[in-house]
Amino acid sequence: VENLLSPYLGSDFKNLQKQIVYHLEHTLPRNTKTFQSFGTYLATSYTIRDRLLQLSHDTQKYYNEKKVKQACYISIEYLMGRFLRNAVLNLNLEEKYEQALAGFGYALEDIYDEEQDPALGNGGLGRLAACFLDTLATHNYPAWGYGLRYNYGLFRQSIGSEGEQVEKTDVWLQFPYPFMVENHFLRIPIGFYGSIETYVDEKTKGTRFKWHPSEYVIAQANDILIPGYGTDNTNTLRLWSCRPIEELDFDKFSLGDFKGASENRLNAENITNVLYPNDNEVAGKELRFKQQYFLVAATLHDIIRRLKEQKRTIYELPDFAAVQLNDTHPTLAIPELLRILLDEEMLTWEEAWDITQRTFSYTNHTILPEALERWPVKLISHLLPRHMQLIEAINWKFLEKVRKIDKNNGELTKKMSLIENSWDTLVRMAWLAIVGSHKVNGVSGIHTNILKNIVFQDFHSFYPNKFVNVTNGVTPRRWLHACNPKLSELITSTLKSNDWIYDLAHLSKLREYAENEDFQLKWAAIKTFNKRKLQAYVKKELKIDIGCDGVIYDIQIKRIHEYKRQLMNVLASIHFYLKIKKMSKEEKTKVQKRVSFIAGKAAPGYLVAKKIIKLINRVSNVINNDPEIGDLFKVVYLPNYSVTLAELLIPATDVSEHISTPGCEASGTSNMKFVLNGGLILGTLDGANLEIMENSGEENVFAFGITSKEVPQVKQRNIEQGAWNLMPEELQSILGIIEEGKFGEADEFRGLLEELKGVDRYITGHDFIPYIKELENVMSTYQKPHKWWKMSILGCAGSGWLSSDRTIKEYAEKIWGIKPCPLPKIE
Ligand code: 26V
Repeated sequence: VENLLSPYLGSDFKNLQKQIVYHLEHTLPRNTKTFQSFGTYLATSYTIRDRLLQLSHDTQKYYNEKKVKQACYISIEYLMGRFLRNAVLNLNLEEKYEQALAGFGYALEDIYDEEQDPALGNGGLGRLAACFLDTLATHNYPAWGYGLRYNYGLFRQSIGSEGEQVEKTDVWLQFPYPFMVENHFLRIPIGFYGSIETYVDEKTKGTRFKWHPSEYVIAQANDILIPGYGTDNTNTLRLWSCRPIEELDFDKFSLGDFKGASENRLNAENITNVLYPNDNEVAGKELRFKQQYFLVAATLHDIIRRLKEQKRTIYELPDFAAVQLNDTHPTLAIPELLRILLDEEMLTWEEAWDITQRTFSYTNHTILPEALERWPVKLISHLLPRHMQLIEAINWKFLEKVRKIDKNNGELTKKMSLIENSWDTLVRMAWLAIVGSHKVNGVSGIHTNILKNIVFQDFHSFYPNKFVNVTNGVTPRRWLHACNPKLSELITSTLKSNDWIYDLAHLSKLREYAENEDFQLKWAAIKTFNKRKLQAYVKKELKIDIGCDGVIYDIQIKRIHEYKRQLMNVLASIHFYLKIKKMSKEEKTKVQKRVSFIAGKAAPGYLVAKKIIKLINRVSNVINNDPEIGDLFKVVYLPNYSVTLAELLIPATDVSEHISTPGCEASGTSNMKFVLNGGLILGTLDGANLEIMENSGEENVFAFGITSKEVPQVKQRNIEQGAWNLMPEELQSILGIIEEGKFGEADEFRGLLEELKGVDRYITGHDFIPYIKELENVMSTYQKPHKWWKMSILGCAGSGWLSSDRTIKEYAEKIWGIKPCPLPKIE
């Protein structure tokens, strides 16, 4: 870095100071007299941006010279988290920046806190994309991320006086975001609506089609540069924002129609205005569909433009780029590429289809039926007539082959058709993504098996080599090295090397320290240090006093969803609350103290999830203010869960809960982050929990409940006999207490409880007792520190495999066919 950047950007701390002052005075503009924290943060960030711009320029130049194949990750969400600390650490400039800022009277740590957390995603899927970008850069893979630059990210959550979720717009671009560079030279027209022209090709005498959109908008590139850890390679995340073709209709303006004059601009800006806050449920809105097309049309245009810049032909596209579809949201890329190849590049169908299939691959992230996208044919035909025609052609050709093996008079053909006739005629986006890709992957072992054997069973039989598993992973840079500096230091000093930061398998060497008393003490002391930080945060933000020493911090943080069973968690809290209340003074002295933390947002339209939040807050209010309970037990709901909050919570956790109904959680990724930070897992036999058990040892995970294979029987029994009749008495009486109005009006939670008493789709009643027993096991184990810390250390030692570096290596080898391309070191 040093040589590459000199003479402009020396990284001596005096140089850094000059650069910061330069930006303060020329970019902001401010001066050294009007320094404040926010300005300092901006100026500091601009100095980082300068470096990254230069590095990214060199990176692209090198990739282009080498003509290496690259991965293009298309995702409608990226949950990046704050940028500055990550960049400073990756560039190995922390000490220098600390020194530079100290000279101005600022602590770097406080400056980090000035940054907004760009929340351009909902949850697991978006955060996974962000971990992948970090790994791709760190391991020198030629790769691009493509996404949308929403004006407003995921809503900010607060809790109202009744305990309810309150949503506020996330205005994250009020001030410039210094890490995002508007690329003014890259503006791409994107069409919508219109008609299809049919004509005869003079040369081949074949029929050709041409789409004439009736409306256009402009896709404008905004680049976020992604530094790798300890490397010069710097990749790009390109986020598109939507601009109007014409800013202002001057004729309308002149006639005094001021509203009408801006209509065009507002309509266009709408497309990338807001991130849809749903996760795991389809909203079916036209604007959402427009977002999806806008993303893929701009992205493919850009990829093909870059291919041609290398003077290569369209036939080389599959050797130039491997395009990964992050869930079905970017599936329109398939008909869009086909359209370009057929209508603009004039290829034959066979050529075009071959290139398309070789270019794309698709990752599935959920099997919940309500999250599988299906779009009305009517909507697609209106918005994208040519694409609808192509989807029909793909389907026709595909079903021709299916019919040949369909022995059951059309049953299979109907099931596999990309177009479904139910309440409406709908395009099944997952089917389209499978047919148009050469590889389809699930995100954990169990999830991929469910895809192969249940959800996409027919497709798996039809394409036996298409389905592969790539278990998720997380970046150890953000999720250990940056968020838990003390643990990072301990690991580095113990292993006498920091190689683990980019090769996490080295953590296995910690195994030999698992029972070492001295090491255990150091390990535990770091946990306490991190817990104190959280304790202070809870005091400051929520005015709640919680203990720390000898208190278990038990955490469940994730989107609020019925299948994730936060409801079961809060019902168990009521159970323990009632239990403590019945205890004698003597018995109370033996209680293991615990704080149960819950955080997570509910989709604004998901009323059941919002009710769960309300119940948690009501329960928390009663328990925390009951003098008979005191500091024995607390329930804390932390509002506005975010990547930044996760960075505080995860290092401070003793035990985290991953208690989804088996078969429902595709993978889960926070489970991996906790293990990495020495937290233990209380979980069901679901998603990546299973693989964590395999790698860290079953005996180091608090697992309970049945396997996913057993779930259908339990559900069936619920339906036949009624869940209430099968529910343990213990839980029945808890429901009774809620109904009596102990936690608010009696009617308030009726709907929630009716579901539990009726069908209980997520088998809470069935799992309640095993869950509570396992929680008790957690608490009694905590009273045996030697055993607890041994489990904690072994968990971490076995987590090498959970790195997104391992995940990306698998994608690169099994799916993309790309190789690392490190920039040469300049001597
Ligand atoms: C689906 C939908 C449906 C349409 C509306 C918006 C929307 C947004 C996202 C999704 C995809 C599923 C949501 C998701 O984040 N899945 C999670 O992916 C993680 C990464 O693979 C995985 O660890 C979680 O288990 C899975 O729930």
